[in-house]
Amino acid sequence: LKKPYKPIASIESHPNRNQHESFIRESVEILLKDAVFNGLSRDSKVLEWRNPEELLKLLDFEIRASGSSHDELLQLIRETIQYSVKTGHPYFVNQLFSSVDPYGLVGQWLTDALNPSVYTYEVSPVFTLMEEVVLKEMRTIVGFPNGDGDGIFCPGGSMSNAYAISCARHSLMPDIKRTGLHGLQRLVLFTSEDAHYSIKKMASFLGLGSDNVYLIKSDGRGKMDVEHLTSEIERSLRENAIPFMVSATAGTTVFGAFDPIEEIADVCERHKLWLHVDAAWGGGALMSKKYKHLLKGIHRADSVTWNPHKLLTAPQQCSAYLLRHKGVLSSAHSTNAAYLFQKDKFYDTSFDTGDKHVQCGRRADVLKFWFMWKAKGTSGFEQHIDKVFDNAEFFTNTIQKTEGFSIVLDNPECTNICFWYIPPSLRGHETDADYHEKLHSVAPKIKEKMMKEGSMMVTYQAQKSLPNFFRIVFQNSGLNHDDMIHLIQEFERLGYD
Ligand code: ABU
Repeated sequence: LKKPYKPIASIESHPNRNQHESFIRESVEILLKDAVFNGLSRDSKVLEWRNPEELLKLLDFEIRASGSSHDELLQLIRETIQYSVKTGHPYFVNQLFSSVDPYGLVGQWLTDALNPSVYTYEVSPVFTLMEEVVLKEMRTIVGFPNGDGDGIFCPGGSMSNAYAISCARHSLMPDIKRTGLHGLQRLVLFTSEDAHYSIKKMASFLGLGSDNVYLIKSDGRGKMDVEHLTSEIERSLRENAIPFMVSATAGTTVFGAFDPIEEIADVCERHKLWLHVDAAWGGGALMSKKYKHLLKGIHRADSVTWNPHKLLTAPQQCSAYLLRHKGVLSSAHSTNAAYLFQKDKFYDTSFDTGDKHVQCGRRADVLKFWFMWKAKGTSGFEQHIDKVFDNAEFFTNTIQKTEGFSIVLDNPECTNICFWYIPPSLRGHETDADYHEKLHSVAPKIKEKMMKEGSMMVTYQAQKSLPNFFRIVFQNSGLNHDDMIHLIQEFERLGYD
């Protein structure tokens, strides 16, 4: 089709349905070849870097009054793939998500082919039941009695954490739903200084104010200091504020540290505080008999955030908010919209789950995860977790023995490993006055080189008084020890000066 094509919205209503069919088949061929198979091969680049000005010229972003031909659209698909980061590439070890799981991918495509919205049983019968089954299984793995409770798949871990704050507050002060926060005593919640920034962000979003998130010191391993937690709770009481929630972290974003949940649960019990565990990152370790001890005590939580799109490699996004309590989600958020949640429907309307969340329409993020789980079984996830932890341990041990690498925290608990690469010219100069300043500039330079060459992607950050260091993250169980060696050698190559 060379001449501009006049599209009609629906495939079936188009007079020439075959054109749509062949377009979809050709598109899928390109997706499979360029984005999935060639794109993820170790021989290909992780990305083809272009700065914004170049990319604006290279890709035809402009929207016009008339439509494009199928050939033009196919070319746009190719170019979109060409200039996008291949986050499923084995050497994309930059973020807390990576990898393309074949079953997850098909599940994601199936979701999009069916285009459901999970709010009423009449619109999403399969997904409503699927969600109930998967959430119950997740609650069982967390250790809630009989897997009972409630939950919801959310658009990301930040939203799951927002639900936690909302449910904790509602449990204590249900009238806020109606009256708002006006004239009330100040509410305070507690999380560690290494917790994910969404806790502060969502406290602001929900009207609590970020000043009322008291940051608890973490110890030398990045874990919440429970003595400081106790003293900060007491401080809030002296200030005549109302402490209501602690958010512990199971797998901090940078260091991968696991807070001592049992001890924090004791404090929460003593002070009658809602215990939330943000296990967005580390939750996947619950699937492994060998590593679930990292989250010891999680069964005592009131609620848990767990993102299968992170350690378990479900496609973006897949985040579960799990509660041990029934009814809180609905009581906190329902508004009984009469046009959608009619109570006189011909079926059991307790399956119309949509009023318990704050969105209206909601993607069926459960399907890809359920499909992966069906394909692998729980034992498949366990093998996956054991492999990525093994890779992380191998990487850690190897850099500890390799000249030029310096680990930030010994014995990382999760599969994110933080380290400095010290180029030859800086070695032996650790006591120089400008050593920290020079070391601080190393990671951004190496990052620039790796991005421009497209050979790998590893993120870096400064934290507290520490100069910039790399954080490499492993959650792709397609990687092996040879890949670990390759990544280490890449640092040596790029960092050589
Ligand atoms: N919760 C998003 C984490 C982003 C990252 O550091 O990979």
